[in-house]
Amino acid sequence: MFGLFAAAALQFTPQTIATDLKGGYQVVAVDMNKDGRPDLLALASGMSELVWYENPTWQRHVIVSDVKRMINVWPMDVDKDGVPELLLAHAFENEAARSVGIVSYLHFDGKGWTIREIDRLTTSHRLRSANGLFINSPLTGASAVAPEYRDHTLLVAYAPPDFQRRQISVDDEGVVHGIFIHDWNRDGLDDVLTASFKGIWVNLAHRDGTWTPAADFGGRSGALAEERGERCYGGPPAKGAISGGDRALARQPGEHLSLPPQGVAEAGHRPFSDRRAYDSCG
Ligand SMILES: [Ca+2]
Ligand SMILES: [Ca+2]
Repeated sequence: MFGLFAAAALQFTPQTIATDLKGGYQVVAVDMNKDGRPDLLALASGMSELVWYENPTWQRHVIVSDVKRMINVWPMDVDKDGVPELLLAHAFENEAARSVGIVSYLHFDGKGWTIREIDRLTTSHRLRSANGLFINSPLTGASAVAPEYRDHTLLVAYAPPDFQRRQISVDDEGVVHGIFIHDWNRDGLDDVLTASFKGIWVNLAHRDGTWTPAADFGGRSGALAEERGERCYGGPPAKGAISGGDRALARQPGEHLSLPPQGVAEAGHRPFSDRRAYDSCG
């Protein structure tokens, strides 16, 4: 009852922060100026500027101004000075043959931002961080062609300070559209889950910096879900669902490329079937 009352009393007031973004693709809430207030990092693929908006006035700040076809950015405070460093994927195209896939590291030196290219990996697409590493999940393999995009798709990491590319997995196939960081096996390390044409995979992190793909959890997971009769929305068993003990993930039947963070169900929470599918774009 308390929850219902609190929800009824809560009111939201819309505020316009920006009206000039072209091809808006991703927004990340992160404190960019270590004042304790979360700011908004905004990426728009149709613009050559990467910007952030300062809470609470939403003053606009330009980080870099000459990048093309940006697709993802991710903050991580590598040097622990309170201001996040950023990894940026740009020169992106859906077609591997046309996608340069530049990955750049952005650092604020107290006065301005510097940008340094650290990798070129075709269709670099989803950037995140896990265990102090930046994670890059390209959209497809280098030789993938529509509509089936047949090829193995890399999942890689970059460790400071040299940011040399490290391979996590090359087991995924087709388009990889969703990535989610979660400590799947509760060992205190961030694991990397991906959603692709092949299903939903868990890549387990180890303390020595190596990774194990999803084999421990049944490998390709669709069959596993169908065996257990797990359902989303009361429909047929979810394709691309994965279960591990008291937790489960699924993507909605009839849709592909969806990965539901909410679907990481803890025992005793709402029934699995109540959880809504979620496409982790952005
Ligand atoms: Ca702030
Ligand atoms: Ca920093």
